[in-house]
Amino acid sequence: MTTPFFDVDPILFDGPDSDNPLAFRWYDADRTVLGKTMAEHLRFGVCYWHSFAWDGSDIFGAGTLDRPWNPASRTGDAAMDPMAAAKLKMSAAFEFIDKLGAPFFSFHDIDIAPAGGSFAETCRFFDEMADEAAGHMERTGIELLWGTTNAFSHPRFMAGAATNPDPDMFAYAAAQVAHCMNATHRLGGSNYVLWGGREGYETLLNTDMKRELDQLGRFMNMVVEHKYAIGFQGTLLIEPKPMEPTKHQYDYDVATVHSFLQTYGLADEIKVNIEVNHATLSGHDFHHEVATAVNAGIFGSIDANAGDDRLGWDLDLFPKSVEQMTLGMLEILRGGGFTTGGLMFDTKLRRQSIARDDLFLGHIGGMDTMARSLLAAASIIEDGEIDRRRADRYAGWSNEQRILDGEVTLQALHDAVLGDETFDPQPVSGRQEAIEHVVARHIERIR
Ligand code: XLS
Ligand code: NI
Ligand code: NI
Repeated sequence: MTTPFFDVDPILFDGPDSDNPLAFRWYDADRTVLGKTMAEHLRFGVCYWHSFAWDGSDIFGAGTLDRPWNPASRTGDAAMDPMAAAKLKMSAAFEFIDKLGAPFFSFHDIDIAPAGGSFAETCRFFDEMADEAAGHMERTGIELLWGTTNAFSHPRFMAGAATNPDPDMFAYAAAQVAHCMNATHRLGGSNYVLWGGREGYETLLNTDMKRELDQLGRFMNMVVEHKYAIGFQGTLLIEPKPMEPTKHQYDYDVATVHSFLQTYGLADEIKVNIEVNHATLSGHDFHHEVATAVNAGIFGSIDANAGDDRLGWDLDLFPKSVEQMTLGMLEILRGGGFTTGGLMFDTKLRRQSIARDDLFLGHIGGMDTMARSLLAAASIIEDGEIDRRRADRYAGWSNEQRILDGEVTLQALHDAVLGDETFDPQPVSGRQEAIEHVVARHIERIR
């Protein structure tokens, strides 16, 4: 065993009245809600990249965080052997996730192992670290929610990975994805995520959009073929994002991804990983994106974070708004909840949060927000008033199903309306404010 990195005891549930910042007030893993435990509903995961690989740097300044394994951070040790650093980072990561009590983690290939001098050497480092992860998983019981490939940070991918004008870059990305999928399979991952980091464009003047989308379509079909070739049982997920890093990203939002999947014959094979902050960047509410995915049959998993109303980029804040997340959890529950997916904290500390326990405080707050939102959403469903009101709005259709079944023409409706002089349908109130009050009451009253 290595020396602990965090001077924090395991985080326990202490109830809503607790003042202990290092305890859960709402997340009570074994509490039963709508027939499942909170842990089974929420399936929390901790991300490796922001929490352990990121050093706190931003575009204006250097790494501020206390990450001794990262040479670019405030406490970084440049002399440390890169594999020794990767192992130290991994032991700190598993210590953190274990003490937090989150059942899952997720990683990009480049988060867990250093780059080698060639692709072959990078793969050797990565495989050794994947084995190291297997040991930690065995020891702690923590599971892999998803693996993913970083095919966006290296300069070779500046013009895209699958959508790159150069087929050699496509091949490089394919090799990286195949290798990382194999490791995800070996580690029993529940999902494999593809976020199209640089799959987009800056200007159409140098971009053949149709060709690039065809390349992406072929790439995703290769990913599906590989899944079956290796026998991976998890779900493949695309993570929509409208912009950043490119001006226009091809996986703009859930509806755009659904149309892409249909165009390339992938709608039964790939689902979506919806990130809250990406939803808001695309001009949608988070719950809109969940409902769109549920309707299309492609709901998979969630990156649980939040943006800021006045800043138009992907801030990856820890979620704090119980109202926003209640509306999201309501759509998740209506859709039947998670199967292989879960709530991944694709969240990062603020650059000034440099105390070691800040990482706990961020995650505890996020988990409590989501747990409280689950309770409020479950309370709304159990009470039934909102669903009843919604059903009532459409009650008139129960006698008019033949219209939707295609038995009535446009001309027939015209003739029927023309022929009935008393026909004068009256509008009724949508009752939005009343329903919003119902939501507020549920949030106020849950315990
Ligand atoms: C970036 C994405 C990224 C994915 C994984 O905005 O959210 O973190 O979740 O590559
Ligand atoms: Ni993001
Ligand atoms: Ni994400």
